This record gives sequence, structure tokens and C-alpha cells, in this order.
Amino acid sequence: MRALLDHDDPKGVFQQRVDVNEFAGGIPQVPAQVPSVRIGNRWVSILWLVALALLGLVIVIVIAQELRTFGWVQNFIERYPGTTATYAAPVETGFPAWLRWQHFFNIVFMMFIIRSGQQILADHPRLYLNSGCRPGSEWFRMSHPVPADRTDKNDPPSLWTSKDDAVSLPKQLGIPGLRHSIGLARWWHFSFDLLWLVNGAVFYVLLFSTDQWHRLVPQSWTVFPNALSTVVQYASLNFPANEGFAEYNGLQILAYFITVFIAAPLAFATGLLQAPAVAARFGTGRGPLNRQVARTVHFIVLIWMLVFIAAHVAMVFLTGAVGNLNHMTLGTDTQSPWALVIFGAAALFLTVLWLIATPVTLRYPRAVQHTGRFIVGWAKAGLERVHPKASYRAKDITPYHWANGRIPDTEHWRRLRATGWADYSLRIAGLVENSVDLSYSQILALPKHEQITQHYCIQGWSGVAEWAGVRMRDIIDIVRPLPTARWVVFYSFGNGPEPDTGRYYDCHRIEHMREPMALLAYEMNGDPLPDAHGAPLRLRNELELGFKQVKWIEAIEFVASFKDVGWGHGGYNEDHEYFGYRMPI
Ligand SMILES: Nc1nc2c(c(=O)[nH]1)N[C@H]1C(S)=C(S)[C@@H](COP(=O)(O)O)O[C@H]1N2
Ligand SMILES: [Mo]
Repeated sequence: MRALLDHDDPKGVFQQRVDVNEFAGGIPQVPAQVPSVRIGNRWVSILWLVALALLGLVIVIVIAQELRTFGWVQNFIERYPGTTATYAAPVETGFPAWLRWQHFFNIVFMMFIIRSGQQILADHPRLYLNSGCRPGSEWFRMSHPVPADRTDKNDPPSLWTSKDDAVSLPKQLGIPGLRHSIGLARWWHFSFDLLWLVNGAVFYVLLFSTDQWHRLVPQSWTVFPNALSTVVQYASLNFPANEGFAEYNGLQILAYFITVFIAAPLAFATGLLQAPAVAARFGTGRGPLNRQVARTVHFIVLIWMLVFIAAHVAMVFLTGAVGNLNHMTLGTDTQSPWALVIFGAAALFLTVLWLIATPVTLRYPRAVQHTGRFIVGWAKAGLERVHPKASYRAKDITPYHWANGRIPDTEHWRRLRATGWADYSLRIAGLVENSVDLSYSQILALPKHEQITQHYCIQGWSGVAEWAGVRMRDIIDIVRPLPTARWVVFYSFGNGPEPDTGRYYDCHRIEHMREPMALLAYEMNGDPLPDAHGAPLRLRNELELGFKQVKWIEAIEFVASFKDVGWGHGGYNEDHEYFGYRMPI
């Protein structure tokens, strides 16, 4: 059966590189467009919104300067100067070394998280609030509309697949920029997420075990008038006193509080809500916590972070750069020029990291995959222990369901299809006591199971559909796997997209195949599987992302290890596009 995949991994970990002309099926690089958002029925470029914001800023400055000439405003500012001990006790410990190092690590981690996050967004360059992602219902996009003449499900060869929808980014904006390089981007995103979370957890602990939390947590409502006062002072370009060594002004403390205690945890929570395993366990595939809402909030957190970083960096330089850089690097309230030297060295280091991230990823993709797996594999393994149980109601079924992958273009598949699958037979073999060939009618005669579940594609879209078919556990009862069988390989009739690289396939843990919801589906929403969605048979393992749900299944094999199947990484996308084989998130 493995002969279906007659290609050996040509090269070792460090020899392989991404060939831009062949990657993801050699799709041409289609650059992302400037993002736009839908306001009512109109699409407005964010460039307009930025221009509008700048105009607004100028108006605010004019108003603020005018305001400061009024006596009552001057009294207000005198009463609430911005910084006062009424809402936070001053910090006695300045900027200790742990805080300075954590700040530095945070810059490194955020840099990678943001760039790879943008790359992930570019793989499905639209944001929605509905769980079905119907083309046209998005509120944000950085691509043209889905071509209306290419959404016909009865015309699969011309169907606009979600892979068609992916766009590329400038190489120094995303990591690694290429169209459909989400597999690689996710390793960076998740690995640095984990480091960022650990950094954040340590930060929380140290914050509250010292007096540093006074910097970030206001303890009185007087923070609000003080924040308002600082807004007026900044906006009138007559800045408030910078007492940052000991305490932050009202606006600062609020901005930092929101960033550290609201935005950061929200990023984590909305990241998890995009995971199929979490949705399959808790039933968040529809409703206000659905993946698309989570993706939208995740994106708003990104915007908050970008605005915060821009304002924060600007303020470092506008409110006494040398003093601020002394706080940040040496931890002293001095004007030492050494702070500039240290800052320069750190900035150089960060610039080099920034510049090499994409070239290194393209040169050593397999190493990126292995390292990522090493860092986050255990967390994914933990999530894979979840038992999927969420099912939805008929009215949750989403009217549109994106499709991915190309219909098999073989004579064999077309001939079987022409006979209404009368000549189809599913070969199930490998490490089993009883290998079988099941005809289509034999499969239909097995106990039928129906479930309404969500589908989460790695690219970011989702959909809810009703699937009907045979439980994999019933198949397991028929073939009786040997105790040595640990993985179940599903082979497709169809090839993967890369030229001359053979069949699409993927591997699943045998325990997952015993879940009541693991299904060999032959119906979708009450009809025989449409061609685009995997006729005659496709897999449902609700714990995992979409690419593991092999469509157009030709054969199933039970194996002890997937090391000698295909290129040995667990599936077609794992082999060719550097995905991970564990994909509960
Ligand atoms: N044989 C085969 N199966 C495949 C694919 C493919 O390209 N070839 N694409 C996968 C991906 S990436 C996704 S998201 C789902 C899409 O399933 P759908 O088209 O039914 O929505 O199918 C998966 N199964
Ligand atoms: Mo996918």
C-alpha cells in the first residue's frame, strides 16, 4: 500500500530548502492587498482610516491647546496632575534586572509572534463573525472578493479553494512571506507563544512578589481623572512630568494595565478558542465563542499591541530619551551614555534577528519544523488527549462550506465515480488480523452514524456540517488490529499539489480512531458526499485540523510507526509543507 507513495524523502534535515517555484504546488505568489474593512456595504481601505486618525489627532491637538487656556482646565490639571500617589504608591525598586531582561525577551518574542501571526492571517486573508465564513460575509480582508463565478460546488475543477485564497506577504513582514507557508509560520508563532507565556507567567509572579505591581495596577478611581488630565497634557504637546522611574502617569498605568492584564490573556484565550480540540470538547464551534469571533478578537488584540508598541516607543524617545534608556538598560535614574551603547547593541541584535528570520526559515524548513515540534509538541500532545463530544443542531449547519484540495484527476477515480461507486472497494490492511476489501454497498450496509460537527481548517476558516458514515471503531472491530498497530494511515485517490510528489495521505492515532465521533463519512448534509468534499469517502476526526481529514479515500493501513510511510513525517502536508502531525490546535 505504501507503494502508493513511491517517493522517498530526498534529503536530510539540513539539506532541504524551500523551493519557491514548487512550494505549495508552485502556486504563483499573489501579494496581499492593503487591508480594508467593511462599513455597511462599503469597503474602506485602512489607509483612509489611518489618514482619518491622523487628521483626528491634529484636531485633538488644536482642541487641547485651546482647552489649556481655560482657567477651569488649568485648575483641573492642578488638582489631577497625572502622576499622584492617590492611585498607586511609588515603586521603591526602580527597574530591577529581572524586569529589564523580561522586557528585552518580550521584544524578541513579540517580534516573532506578530510577524508569524500576520503570515497565518494571510493564509485565509479574511475575518468574519459567523462560524461558516461565507464569501462576502467577511468584515475584513486583505485580498479581492472571492470570484463570484467560482463558488459553484457542482463545478469542482473551477471551484475557488481555500488554498487559492491564500496570499503572500513581503518577506520582511511575514515569516517566511510565501503564499501558503502557514505550516512554517505556525512553528514560529506557537514556539514563541510558549516562551512568551512563560515569560509572562514569571513576570506576573515577580510583579506581585515585589512592589513592581504598583506600576501597573491602579488602586483608586482617581486614576481616571488623572488619565484624562495626562491626555489633555500630551495632546496639547505640553507633556506631563516624566516620573516613570517611580510611577506611571494615569494614562500610562491604564495602557500598561490593559496590555498586561487584558490584552495578553485575551490573546492566549482567543488563540485556544481557534483550536479544533477545544471546540470539539466544549462545543464552541457555534455561538459567541466560535472560531471566527475568536480570530477577530485575536486580531483586535494584535492591533492594540501594534498601537501600544508604536506609542510606547515614540514616548520613550519624546519624553527624555537618555533618561528612559537608562531606566530600561542600566536600571538607574541617571543620564549615562552607556545606556545608549547598550541600547544600540540590543537594537542591532534585534535587527539582525529580524532580517535572518525569513532566509533561515526558507533555507532550513525541516529544522524549523523539528525545533518547533520539540518546543511545543508536548503541549499539542496534551490537547490530543481531549475526547471530542460537541455536536450541533441542524440550524447550526453553515450554508457555505469552503473546499480544499484538488479533485483526483485520475482515470481510475473518474471511472469508479461513473459507476456510482459500484466498482469501488476500500482496501483495509497492514497490521490487522483480518484485511478486507469493502465494497461501497458493504460500507453502506454497516451501522450508519450521523453527527453535526465543526470543521476547522488550518488556514483559519471553519464550517459546521452534518456528516454521516461508518464509525472507525466499527471498522476496527472488523479488521482487528494487532497490538503493534499504533497509527492508521489514510491514502487518497488524489495527489497532493506539489508536482510529482504522489498521493495525499495522513496518519491518525489508533486511539483517536476508537472515538465515537471518528467517522468514515459518505454523506454530507444529507446527500452523498459531493465530489469537492471527498466522494466516495472522507475521514472525520473532530479533534484535529482539516488537512488531516483525508478526502477521496482509496485505502487504509494500520502501521506501528509512520516513519517509513511517505517521507516519514506523518502525512502529505507534514512531508511537503512542514506541518506538524499533531494538530489539535
Ligand atoms: N485527498 C485530500 N484530502 C484533503 C485535502 C487534499 O488536498 N487532498 N485537503 C485537506 C484540507 S487542507 C482541508 S481543510 C479539508 C477540506 O475539506 P472540505 O473540502 O470538505 O471542506 O480536506 C482535507 N483533505
Ligand atoms: Mo485545510
